[in-house]
Amino acid sequence: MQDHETVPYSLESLADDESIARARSLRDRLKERRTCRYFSDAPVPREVIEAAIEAAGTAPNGANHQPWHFAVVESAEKKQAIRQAAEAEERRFYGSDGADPKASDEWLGALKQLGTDADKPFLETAPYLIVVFAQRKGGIDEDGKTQNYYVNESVGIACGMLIATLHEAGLATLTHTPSPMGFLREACERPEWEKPLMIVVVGHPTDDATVPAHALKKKPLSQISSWL
Ligand code: IYR
Repeated sequence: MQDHETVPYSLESLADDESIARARSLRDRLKERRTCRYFSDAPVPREVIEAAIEAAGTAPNGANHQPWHFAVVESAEKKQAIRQAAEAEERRFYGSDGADPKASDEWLGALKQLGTDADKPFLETAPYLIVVFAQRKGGIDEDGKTQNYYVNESVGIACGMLIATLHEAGLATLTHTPSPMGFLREACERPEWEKPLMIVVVGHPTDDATVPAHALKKKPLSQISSWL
């Protein structure tokens, strides 16, 4: 191994029973998470968003370049501008602009189970939109030049940790991916080497929020795992 500086690493050692109990307990909490499309305008403390972003920022990533940026949109004007641009893309996607839909029939068929359409009022109602950017370049110093590695993998893991932390804080989230998303770079004043990956909509669900029954169908362990 190359000569490099190290620091000690240790973890609290748990008895097997405790380890199993903790894993199951977090599993059960995460099982309650749902992707929510009905947000109230009830406020959320900024501190929760900050802590969740700090949690996301601990994600494993390529060469520790931490190739992510989280643009937190809270101003009503900015949210309105993002909603308008996102809905314009979605109308083209669903074909509700009168032209042929950009989405294939198969894709639109898969979405029938979710009941989604081009209307995205939650982009204005929810207190926060976290626009997640993947830094294709920049390194740890964000110089815009240094090569980054495993960017999509790194930012994807960070998003999972962000969403898990927000769920633990009692908040609802929606991962929203208008396509194409280029307009978000300009809206959030980010540099050209950053690629918008998704919007994580954050807030409280409305009192009458629902989720599609389809979302409750989870593949069992026997299907999603194999043991070799
Ligand atoms: N971006 C669109 C379409 C959409 C696509 C998938 I795959 C989803 O799981 C949900 C929606 C929209 O937000 O409506």
